[in-house]
Amino acid sequence: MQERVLIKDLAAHEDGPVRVSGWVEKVRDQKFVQFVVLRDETGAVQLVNGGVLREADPENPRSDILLERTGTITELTHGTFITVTGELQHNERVKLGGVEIQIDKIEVVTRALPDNPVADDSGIDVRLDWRFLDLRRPEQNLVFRVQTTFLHALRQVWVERGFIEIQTPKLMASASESRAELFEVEYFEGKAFLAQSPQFFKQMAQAAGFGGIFEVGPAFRADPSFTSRHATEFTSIDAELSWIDSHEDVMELHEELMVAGITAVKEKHGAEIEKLFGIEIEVPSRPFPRIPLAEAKEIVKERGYEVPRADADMDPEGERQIAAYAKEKFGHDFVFLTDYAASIRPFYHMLNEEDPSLTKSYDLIYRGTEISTGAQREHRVEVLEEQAKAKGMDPAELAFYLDFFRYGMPAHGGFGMGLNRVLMLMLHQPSIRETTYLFRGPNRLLP
Ligand code: AMO
Repeated sequence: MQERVLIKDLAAHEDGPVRVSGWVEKVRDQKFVQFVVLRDETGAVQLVNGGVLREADPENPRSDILLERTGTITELTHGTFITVTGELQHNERVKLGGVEIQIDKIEVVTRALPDNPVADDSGIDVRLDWRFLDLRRPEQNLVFRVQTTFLHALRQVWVERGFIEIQTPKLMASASESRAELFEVEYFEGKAFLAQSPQFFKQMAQAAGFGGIFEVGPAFRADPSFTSRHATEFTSIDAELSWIDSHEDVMELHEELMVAGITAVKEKHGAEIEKLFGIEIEVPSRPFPRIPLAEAKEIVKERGYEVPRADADMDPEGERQIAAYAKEKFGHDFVFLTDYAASIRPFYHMLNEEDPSLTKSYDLIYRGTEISTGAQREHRVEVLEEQAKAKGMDPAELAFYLDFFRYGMPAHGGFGMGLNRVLMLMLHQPSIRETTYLFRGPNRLLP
């Protein structure tokens, strides 16, 4: 059998016999001619049946073939998967890619039910119920090609820098962030917790002498909120590296990764993103602006918005305001908020030597939403233990983690970043539901 040609390659293919496979997007069944728009994972093409025959014609030796082909096309339902062989013809007048295929043979692989559960104006919940159909839309397909390119570019940076990729367990004996938002699962006679972050295990890699490491994997949060940026399961991009002087080194790595990732997306998909989403991907310049949190709150206040609690993290409106400021003042989509108060950071963040009420940490804001948290970690076990106690934690429960530090540990730091949020913001999407392959939330476990 002839080799299958991907639709994106048809334009460069010479006229003549071709075979294509995909699903039916549209059928126009006219009296004397039938058109089928066929889509595959790379694009769409128009198929034409010029030999329409509605009734048997004894004069025509090909009557049976033409009759059957016409009937097959008439019965095609939206979404049916077909394989077609025919004659490729370049034709400038065809709007869809400047080519069309005159159908010779059409084979129905699997027929789709005639009803279409997802309409063009279906809401996000219906679309998620039928996510496999929703994902057939070119915009959705593009999101995941962008994701592939973005992650590949990040991996390239890590690999060039000699980082090791790790996979840490998602079943844990204790909480990895805070006790809140923790999923508990039955585990034989006892119980286990789903990892909220690879935090402890990526730090373990520092004790193991791995130097730089990274992980792209699932993270779980029993977060009951229904916002556009929270999921109960999301993909976390994590990195951790040894021998840093401060969180500044982590921020530099972070910037390098973002620039590499966004550059690759722009180069590979920029034109398509512009066409399908109507936006231009902006590659950020380095360095990204850095603003200490306390100063950021003052700036936001001057703009007329007061973050509700003085001792708290930025709230979403505060994040939007400081992002608007960074855009106006520096023309930048990103802003690092630094020097978070120790009172609102986890016990493992290193305190600022000059002002121990502050941590050597940061959040990265992208187009008004937090995408990441990073920090230098406390690597001196006595200090770490004290900090854990000060947060009301039981060192006995953290014994396995504290042991990582008792046999030698370099200075180190790292960050965790939500992949789905990054994609949502990069592609100007209203929710991470659009940029998560299968979204998980408080009331969504299917499909
Ligand atoms: P943090 O808890 O801030 O830090 O999480 C890091 C990033 O993960 C993403 N994220 C989420 N995405 C979707 N739904 C959620 N419920 C959700 N929760 C978090 C966000 C967030 O910025 N261990 C530290 C990181 C570190 O210091 O290395 C941590 O987990 O984009």
